[in-house]
Amino acid sequence: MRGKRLLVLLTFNEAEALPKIFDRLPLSAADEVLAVDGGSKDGTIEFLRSKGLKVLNQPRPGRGVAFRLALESTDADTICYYSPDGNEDPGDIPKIFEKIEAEGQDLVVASRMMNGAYNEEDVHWWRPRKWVNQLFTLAANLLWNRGPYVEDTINGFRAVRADSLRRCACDADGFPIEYQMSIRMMKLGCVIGEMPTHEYPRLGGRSTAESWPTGVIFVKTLLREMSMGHRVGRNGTVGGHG
Ligand SMILES: Nc1nc2c(ncn2[C@@H]2O[C@H](COP(=O)(O)OP(=O)(O)O)[C@@H](O)[C@H]2O)c(=O)[nH]1
Ligand SMILES: [Mg+2]
Repeated sequence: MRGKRLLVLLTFNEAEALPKIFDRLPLSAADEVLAVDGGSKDGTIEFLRSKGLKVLNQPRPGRGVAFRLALESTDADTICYYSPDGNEDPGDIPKIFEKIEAEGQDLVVASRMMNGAYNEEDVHWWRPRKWVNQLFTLAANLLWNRGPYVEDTINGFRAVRADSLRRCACDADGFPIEYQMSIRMMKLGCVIGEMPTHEYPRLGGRSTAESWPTGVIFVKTLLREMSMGHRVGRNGTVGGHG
């Protein structure tokens, strides 16, 4: 018997992209579907409610805040985090649930970097965003990973066991939440898997992850995790490989 599945849709002013992808979301692949919204003012919340979805309003913006709110509000066994802006292939939602349940990892990332995957920049020879992502990923693997190399530690499209995520005690508020989660899973000796995914262009609206500010908070996140060594929090659990 499989456990309870929660699908979380993460939105912040997605009124343009969301209606273009909504009908392609395989909502029935999950037992519970929740939208977590970062404070949209463009009709996103109204659209989601008109489709019968439960929407949780964040107390303040930030993807990290959204990840935690979903985790705190559910009793599901596995959670899939999905961003309905067009970047992520909705067809992979059932696949990622099936994989984590069948193979028993703590975390499965829909990877834009591994063999068989496709990254938005792969059509160009100049791939700054991909290369910077790969550098952060290299650092995490070198410092903490004792399992097989994880190729994409940053992508937001991922399925996770709720219990394992609670043990990570992630406290990043913004875009580095997934990177911090991957690092802390590594620190705890959790099993991380990946499946190849195809990254598509946004279907409208704008990304709020501007390169420079986002890069700076990623560096700060990395340095802070380094300063904690194998701990997952200042007073937190010591990882299995200390
Ligand atoms: N719930 C929630 N979602 C957010 C927040 N900020 C961004 N998102 C969503 O996260 C997804 C990715 O954000 P985006 O700006 O496209 O970043 P990018 O994909 O890295 O360029 C989109 O679906 C956004 O609507 C937030 O503060 N709260
Ligand atoms: Mg996006």
